[in-house]
Amino acid sequence: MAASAQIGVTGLAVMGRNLARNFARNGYTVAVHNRTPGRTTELIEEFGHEGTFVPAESPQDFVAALERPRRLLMMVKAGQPTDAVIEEFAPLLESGDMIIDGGNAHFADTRRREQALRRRGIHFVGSGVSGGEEGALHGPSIMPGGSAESYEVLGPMLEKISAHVDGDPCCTHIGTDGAGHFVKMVHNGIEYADMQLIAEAYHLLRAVGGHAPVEIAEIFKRWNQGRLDSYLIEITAEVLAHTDADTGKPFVDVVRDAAEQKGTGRWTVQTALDLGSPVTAIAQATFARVASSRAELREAYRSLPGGTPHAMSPQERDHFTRDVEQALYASKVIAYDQGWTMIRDGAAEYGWDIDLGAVAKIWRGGCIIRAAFLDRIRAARAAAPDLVSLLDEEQFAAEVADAQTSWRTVVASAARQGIPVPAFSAALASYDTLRSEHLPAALIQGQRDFFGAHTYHRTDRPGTFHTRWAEPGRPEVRTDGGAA
Ligand code: NBP
Repeated sequence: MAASAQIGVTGLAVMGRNLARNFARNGYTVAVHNRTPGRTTELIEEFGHEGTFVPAESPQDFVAALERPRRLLMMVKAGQPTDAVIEEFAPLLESGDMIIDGGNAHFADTRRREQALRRRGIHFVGSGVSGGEEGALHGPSIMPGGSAESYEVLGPMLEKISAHVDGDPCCTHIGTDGAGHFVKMVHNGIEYADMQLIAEAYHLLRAVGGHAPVEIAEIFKRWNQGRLDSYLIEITAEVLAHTDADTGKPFVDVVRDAAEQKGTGRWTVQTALDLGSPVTAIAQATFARVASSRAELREAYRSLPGGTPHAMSPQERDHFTRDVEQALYASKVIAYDQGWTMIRDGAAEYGWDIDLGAVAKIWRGGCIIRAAFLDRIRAARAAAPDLVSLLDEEQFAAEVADAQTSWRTVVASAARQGIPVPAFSAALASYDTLRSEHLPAALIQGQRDFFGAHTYHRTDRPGTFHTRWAEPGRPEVRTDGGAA
């Protein structure tokens, strides 16, 4: 077989098939392969006319069809299948060739695989791909890791098939080894937080504001014209306006209220704990999904006493709707900021040089959290590359300051009326933690020193100290060898 394909895609389920079509539609010759050959045949039969495909049944034929340096994109189930496919293809490749993993791999696995393949002379590019099957076909947001050298050869192709916003591709080299999959993981964590915040806003408008789902759909449509303009708000309005054909009830009333997950939110929270990154809104969003799914527990405690309902006047409802918009926006600023802080922490830990502004830029299109808001984050980070938090930027800071009363009113109303708003509450608590001059952590240090002699630092002089709590007079000693 003559080597004519600029890229090869193995794994032709929804994502791989659509990415292969996207490459072909953009003028590339694409070799296609799948473990079960039926999927390859189907692709050629249904979509062969869209471009130039080279179907291959065997791994050997597939590899032989690729121009050198070979670019082999795998879109298979993450985990063990990824290792199996690497082991199948790596022996067939030569030095300088590339394996690109576009699946949802854990970044630690990507780091391990990259290291192992580098020793064999093969570039391994763990690449986050966001946007689902539609994104894969029409232009996803792509987050490639791996070596800078591999990006030189591969980058232009990935940029071409990615989504574009204002003429810019939603694809950039994120950093070496697992950086791409790390950033994709955090993207998904932010996605969890954003979805939970939107869901809590809906819950508040319904349970406290007394609006029907179809009215809330209109409110979200209106919000989508303003600063909350985003794909997630747009689809929320669509879902809320949908009526179940069987029962005539609102669709949201016939769906079981047990949220599922594929695990990337959980990875974000687990990794954040290892890094010491307080991604509290993301964590609450992840736990909220888990808690919603514990049907037996929820059933058992349904009759516990709760808050006090309050029927709102039409005027109060309008006011409350405006408050919820403010609270949602301010919480969103905090949740996104937590994601960026985690990326910075990850970069420091793993030695990645990640351009935080470029991350905002490539999330403006193609991916699930695409939003006008991200263009503002991009602009803020472009103007001040060392920006630590969005709260350091004048306009974001002013907006969050303006939201104060509403934000607190909404969280307080929810608590009074017994409506759980874990992500709103976590975001507000995170904000208050940042701005508090004094936190009760001093007391915790005292407790730790009392039961475990864990020592503490004083506010008035340097050194490490321990109080001998059991001795009369509780004398304090300096434990770091310095003068007491
Ligand atoms: P799936 O995650 O459902 O994987 C199915 C593919 O993996 C098929 O091509 C299957 O081949 C292949 N495969 C498996 Br399973 N085990 C294999 C093995 N041992 N050797 C070779 N091939 C094997 O497909 P998907 O939903 O298209 O997702 C592909 C990747 O993209 C996943 O990592 C996913 O997490 C990620 N992703 C998905 C989305 C999305 O919206 N679905 C978005 C972003 C990223 P077969 O046909 O022979 O069974």
